[in-house]
Order: sequence, then structure tokens, then C-alpha cells
Amino acid sequence: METKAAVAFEAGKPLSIETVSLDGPSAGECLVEIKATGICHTDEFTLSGADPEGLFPAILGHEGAGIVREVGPGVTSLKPGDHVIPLYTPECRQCEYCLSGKTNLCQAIRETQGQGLMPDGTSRFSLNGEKIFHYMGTSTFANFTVVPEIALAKIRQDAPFDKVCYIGCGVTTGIGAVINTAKVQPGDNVIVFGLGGIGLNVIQGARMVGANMIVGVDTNPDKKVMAEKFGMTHFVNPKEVEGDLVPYLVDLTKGGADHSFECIGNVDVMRDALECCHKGWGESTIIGVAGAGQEIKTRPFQLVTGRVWRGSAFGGAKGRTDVPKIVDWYMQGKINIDDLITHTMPLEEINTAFDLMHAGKSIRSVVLY
Ligand code: NAD
Ligand code: DAO
Ligand code: ZN
Repeated sequence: METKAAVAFEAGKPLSIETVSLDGPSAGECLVEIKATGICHTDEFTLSGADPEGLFPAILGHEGAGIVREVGPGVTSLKPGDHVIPLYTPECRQCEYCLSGKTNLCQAIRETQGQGLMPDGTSRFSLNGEKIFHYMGTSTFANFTVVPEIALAKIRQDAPFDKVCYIGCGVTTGIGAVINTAKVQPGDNVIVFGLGGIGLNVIQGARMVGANMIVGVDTNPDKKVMAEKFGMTHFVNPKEVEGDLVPYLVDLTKGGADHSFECIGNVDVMRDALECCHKGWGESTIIGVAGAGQEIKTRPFQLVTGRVWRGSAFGGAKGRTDVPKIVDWYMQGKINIDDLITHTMPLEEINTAFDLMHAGKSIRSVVLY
């Protein structure tokens, strides 16, 4: 079949709207009609060329929601008509990782997904006979895409695609990092670095679990109002702090954060996020993805004296199990997604979403098909 898609032909160039060819689903795969997709900083990261795994030409997008239109041989858990959210972190429920009970990083299709291919080592997308790579196993910047069954979370039929698509990445990553990875406790003091699409969901998660102080740190003062709406109790603009930021934050939290979260992808901020944690027990969770070749550093004594450094991918969530529950939380009014979706547009205007992101003017832009 043919489908409309935004194609990334090369790093640093705008996406190009094309009609591409899409082969039907092979064994264990589903054809999904994407109804809506968010545009995340990670798409920008790959498009910019900073992603060490970035491949071109590719169809980016990993924050979608849609409807299963066709299933390949052997698919048992989904049928045409089911509503789904594609998962860039699949959940096969059979691999060593899935069965460990210690991680959400299913490895069943990791190798081919990282190569921009379906599990059989080929691509379903092409243009004029030339292969186009898949992206993160999802490629939601196409109106129709093919996704492995183990990378699709079945969701309730009454959930609005234009909102719950955001659960495919940002919402789950932020809230999940608080609940699943850091396990923030009621009364904890939390510091969140970066109040974008991820950081605001960390704030929302911290409020849900009953954190005490929720300090937001961002160089863009325009982020303050929205962050307060989501539960931030104190705002710090590093540009306005006299002297070093770390002692300022340690003073503000009377000894340091019980938990901090880095939601930017800046290795210098990652260091501050660790070092503003409470001596003896403070834990810092890295969510931001740093550019190719970058490294983090701190004095080892920071760890010797009890601070803990960890990371979180997709909020530690097991997608097929946890994503439908998060959709329920949204439908029950337990989490706010609507206010975070600041812009919507047709696929033809998807490059505007990247412009808004660069200008710091959007939280989430969503393409409606
Ligand atoms: P975003 O661009 O919406 O937000 C980043 C925020 O950081 C902005 O508000 C910006 O003003 C602020 N900022 C930039 N530099 C700063 C600095 N030096 N100090 C303080 N604030 C600063 O991005 P996002 O969509 O929220 O994504 C954040 C990061 O999370 C990205 O690196 C993205 O790739 C990553 N991410 C990780 C996962 C995961 O599973 N680990 C999932 C999705 C996204
Ligand atoms: O299993 O080795 C692996 C890779 C898992 C990929 C997890 C990606 C999370 C960070 C990227 C941000 C995605 C939006
Ligand atoms: Zn697995």
C-alpha cells in the first residue's frame, strides 16, 4: 500500500512530506493506522544528527496512537479494530530481561530495532524502490506503519488519540521515572532539572506520590507558570542565582534533594543534579539523553558519601502492562495531559513543531492525521 509520511532524508534538514510504499505485516507484526503522534525532543535529537544510532533516510516518530488495521501470521493478542499505542520499548514477556523482574528493557528485537529494521532484518518502508529505515520500531510520522505485536499496547477504545499518544513517551517516561525507577516517597524533597515535556511529567508524578518540596530548575522563565500548575512548589532560574547553583539548591532543600531528575540531556546539569542530592541518601535519576560521545563526571566522594546515580528509560515501564493503566489514569482524571498539548497540526506542518520546540514555545505539539 501507499501511505503519507514525513521522511528524514538527512541530518539537520527539515522533514519532507512524501507518499511512500509500505509492505504489509509479516509474521508477528501488525499494520497500524496512526491517528495522532507527538513530537518529542528525542525526534529532534535524531534529526539533528547528535544521535549515535541515527540512520537516514528514516521515518521518525515514537509517540503515537492508532488503530490496528491488519495482523500478520501468528499474531494472537491483537485484531483489526483494536486501539493501540506503539512502544519503542517492547515487552515480549519471554526474554531474559522481561523475565528478570528487574528491568523494562526487553531485548527480544533490540538488535534489528537499533538498525532501523523489523525483526526479520528488512524494512517495510520504501520510496522509488529505495529502502527507508524504521525508527525506534515505531515510525509514527507515517499515517500507516508496521509494528511488531510485542511493541503494541492495547488500550481502551474511548481514549482520545490526540491526547493519549503522549503516553507513548513523555507522560510514561516522566511519571514512570518517579514511581518505577526512583520510587519517590511521600514527603520527599524533589528537584527537577528541565521543565519540558518530560520534566513536567516528573513534576506531575512527584505530586501524585505526595512529594513535599518540588523544585523546578529551568533557564527559560516562561516554563514557571505551567510547572506550578502541575505541582512545582519552587522555581529556580540558574541564570538568576548568584554564585554556584548546587549550594543554592542544597540550602533551599535544607540539606539536599531526596531525589533529583535530569530531564535535559546536558552532562554538566547531570553533575549538578547528582551533587544537589542529600548527603547519605539522595538519589539522582538521569532521563535526558546526551549527545554522541559525551560523558558524565563527578568526584567519586559524592558517591562514597551516599549519593546514588541512576538512569531511567521509558520510565521503567513495561509497555504492554503499564501503558493501558496510565491511559486509565488519564481517563479517570488522575493525570493531566490536555494542558501539556500546546499545539496541534496536520502532518504537512510537522516542521513547525520542531521550530516551536527550538524556540521553547511548545510543551508538546501533536500531529493529527
Ligand atoms: P524539552 O526540550 O521539551 O525540555 C527541555 C527543557 O530543559 C526546556 O524547558 C529548556 O528550557 C530546559 N533547559 C535547557 N537547558 C537547560 C539548562 N542548562 N538548565 C536548566 N534548564 C535547561 O525536552 P523533553 O522532550 O522534555 O526531553 C528532555 C530530555 O529527555 C531529552 O534529552 C530527551 O531526549 C530525553 N528523553 C528521555 C527519555 C528516556 O526514556 N530516558 C524519553 C524521552 C525523552
Ligand atoms: O535496550 O539497549 C536497549 C535500548 C533501549 C532503548 C531505551 C531508549 C530510552 C531513551 C531514549 C529516549 C526515547 C524517546
Ligand atoms: Zn522481552
